[in-house]
Amino acid sequence: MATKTMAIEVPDEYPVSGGNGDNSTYTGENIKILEGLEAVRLRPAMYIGSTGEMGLHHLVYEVVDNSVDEALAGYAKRIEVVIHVDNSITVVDDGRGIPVDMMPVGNGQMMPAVQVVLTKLHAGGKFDASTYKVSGGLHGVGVSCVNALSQEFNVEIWRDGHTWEMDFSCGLPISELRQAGTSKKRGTKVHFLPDKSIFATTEYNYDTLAQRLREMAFLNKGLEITLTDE
Ligand code: 0RA
Repeated sequence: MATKTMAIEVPDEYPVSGGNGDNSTYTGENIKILEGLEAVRLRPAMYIGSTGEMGLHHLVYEVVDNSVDEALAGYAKRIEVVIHVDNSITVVDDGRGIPVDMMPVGNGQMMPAVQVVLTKLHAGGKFDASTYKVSGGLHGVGVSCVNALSQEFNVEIWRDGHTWEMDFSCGLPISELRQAGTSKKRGTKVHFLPDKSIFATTEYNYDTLAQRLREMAFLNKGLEITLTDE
């Protein structure tokens, strides 16, 4: 019988903020997060429908859904979407900003809430559907799937007078959450570059995005969504 060996793209160590750098601080939470990201990268279509043009555009709708939820909660008024020349995407909203406070993830370990939101599949607990309104239609699979399927994913948060930044690759943190100066703004910016090793095409179509974003704006009166193609 032929045997197939598969490379599983999970690092030996999952970097945990506040961890001691060795392997002794894995928690149930860390392992669940790693398994979740791995599942998404192994079977992307199960989470976003396809790895073709549809799935590629679905990534944008997932991120925008999070900002629309923030509008439904009564905070965000504007969402800006930009298609960059390298076919990376930026989504900016003027909501409360993803929380940056440290939260316990078991075994006495702490992780910034934003890291949990962006890496945990179906983020549960205080971020689940019971406390967070859905923007209409099927509930999205979440921004953690977009993160898992992006070769670059950067978040910038403006909250409580500060700017915060954190970087990911294939869903894994490649930086700590860092304070990057002061800001009077409020909101969240997500920038991502879809993983070229996963998608059949990584070229965004302005009209496809425009049509869907127009529908989202129509369904949410009082919300302004702009789309810019660089
Ligand atoms: C979890 C809790 C809160 C806000 C958000 C998530 C949030 C997520 C996204 C994603 C894109 N834009 C977003 N804006 C907010 C509530 C925070 C609070 O209670 O202040």
